[in-house]
Amino acid sequence: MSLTLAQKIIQSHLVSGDMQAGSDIALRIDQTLTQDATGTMAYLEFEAMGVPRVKTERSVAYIDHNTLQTGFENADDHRFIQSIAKKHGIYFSRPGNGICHQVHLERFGIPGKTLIGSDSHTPTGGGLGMLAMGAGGLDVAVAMGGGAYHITMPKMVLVRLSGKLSPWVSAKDVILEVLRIMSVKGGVGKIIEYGGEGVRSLTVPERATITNMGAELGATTSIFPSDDVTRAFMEAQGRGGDWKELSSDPDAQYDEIIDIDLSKLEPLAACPHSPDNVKPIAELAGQKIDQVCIGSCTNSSYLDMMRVASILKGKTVHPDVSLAIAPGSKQVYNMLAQNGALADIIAAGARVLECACGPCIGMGQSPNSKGISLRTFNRNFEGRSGTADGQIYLVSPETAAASALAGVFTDPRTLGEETAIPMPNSFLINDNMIVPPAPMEEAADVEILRGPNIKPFPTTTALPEEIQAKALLKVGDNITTDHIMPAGAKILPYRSNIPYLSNFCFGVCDKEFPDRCRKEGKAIVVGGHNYGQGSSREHAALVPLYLGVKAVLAKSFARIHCANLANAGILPLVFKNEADYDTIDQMDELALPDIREKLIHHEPILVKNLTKNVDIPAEAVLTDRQIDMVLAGGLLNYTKENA
Ligand code: MIC
Ligand code: SF4
Repeated sequence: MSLTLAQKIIQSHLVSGDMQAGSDIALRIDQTLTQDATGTMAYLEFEAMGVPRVKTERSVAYIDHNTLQTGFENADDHRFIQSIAKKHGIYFSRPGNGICHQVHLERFGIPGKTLIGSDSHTPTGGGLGMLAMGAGGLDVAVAMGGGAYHITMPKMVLVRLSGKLSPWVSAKDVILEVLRIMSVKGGVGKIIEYGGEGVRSLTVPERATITNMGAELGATTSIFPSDDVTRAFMEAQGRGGDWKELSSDPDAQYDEIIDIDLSKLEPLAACPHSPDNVKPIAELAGQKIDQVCIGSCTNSSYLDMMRVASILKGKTVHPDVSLAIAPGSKQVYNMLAQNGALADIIAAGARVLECACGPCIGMGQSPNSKGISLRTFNRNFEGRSGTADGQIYLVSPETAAASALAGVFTDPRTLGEETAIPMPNSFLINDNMIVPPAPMEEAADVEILRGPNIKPFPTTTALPEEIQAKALLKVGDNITTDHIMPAGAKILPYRSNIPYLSNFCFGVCDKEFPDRCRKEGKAIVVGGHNYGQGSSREHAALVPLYLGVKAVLAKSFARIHCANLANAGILPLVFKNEADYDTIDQMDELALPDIREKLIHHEPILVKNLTKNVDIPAEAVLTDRQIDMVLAGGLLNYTKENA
């Protein structure tokens, strides 16, 4: 049978299940990555499993998110993660070495391997032909312990690229076009494969920009074939030996095909507050801007930075604009320093930041009130920048740099001839910021360094016979994990302190929600479509769990968040008839009688609205394994019960 590339990798890693779209499948995981904002929790979970050494081929712990150290908390977490890594066989990428996805692409990614990461942008590795997926921290902990990773077998989408990008149009514009076509929920339950002759014209970092932002489509992952372009990149990284050719079979079947002619694309922007709210830059041209930020795991490669440097060279950033630039990795930063491009960036007046996520996750550089900020990042959700009324536009590095100089939205095509930036034949390789784990015989002596900010994991209990609680919150479509559990410089240091975090739960939508939960002791949340889109942070499930949320009843869910709810033992339910959403008001009393029995016997579920006296048919979005998990009170309890 002919297979797509993703199906081939799935087949070679299949532990159980059959490859029919919609079935539960379990995959062997070759590599894992964590970052520090989700990592502390993931390693606490890994410790709780009692596995002495990781069983993966390669596991890497990165420090890249919580790098603003305004108190002891982040630094303590870094030391905790470093000591855990040393003890348990995990490579440790020190703060300053770069953003996890960029560094992983450069130094560790291998075509054809499976990778899961406790970060939703792990599909960046798809640019190299990996099957790379974002996951909750607990799923990553399980994979480090040698357990399989469970997903629903996705449908296959082919994005067939033809032609070649015109000057000044970039990979970012390709993925913005895909977002415009598919929307932020168009990729749910799907893997996006890129193919067609247009693929050959895209370098690996450009492909990685595209697969990175496939996360914003809600897709399980995105993937490019591994070809000569991939080989050249791997060789330039001194890792040619890890390369292998990979592609779909010529007659592979896809559930959906989207054709894009690269030569027809123009510079685009995703407008506030959604990555799929896409408009041509030409339509926005001339509007005044306040800030430009260049970097993030989407657009911080050597090529991106060189293009930016060549635009800035010999010019000055507009007096009314603040330009911040964070190169994606120490490799990129160092190369810019050596070839003089960094000097051009500095001379133009950019505020150069360390190689980390920085402003992308609200770690500094929040824009002014109502500030218009152009960012080369991947998410422009409301409030994420740290300024509640900030207006964030997602653009390419070329558009960002051109606009920073002009002080207004600027179509880079107005800049004249583009300077061609060649892909280097060899990158600067110096892995001195990657600390290998202790040898097996010394591991037992490694002491784990725990700061006082680490608080115990919330306890979970088995699902009761019946759930009865008020709908303490009703929200609309596309609620992000940034709404449920906001990030940013002020809150992120408390990622290992669920009780403290709980004060900010749903703060963007309704500041009173945590207090209502405390008063009532339990809650059901009612949501619209694509509930929980965005990040992989399991805190968006653990914090509601701590606040007493027993179930979420929505029109549909985003993949990773839905899995995180089940992992936490919270019941994710969807309306059988979407119109029933309108019959529930916030504060209605809801009941799920005999819910245990109904789940065990796969019987139809009724949500009784006791206030309105109506019955609402619902369905649990759970696989059989997840049903057992929810019955047990979450994945940790389930794993203990099955140990
Ligand atoms: C994000 O971009 O939202 C994050 C911060 O990288 C998250 C992870 C987190 O919340 O720590 C993600 O994308 O998964
Ligand atoms: Fe970091 Fe932003 Fe990428 Fe998330 S999206 S990993 S915060 S750079």
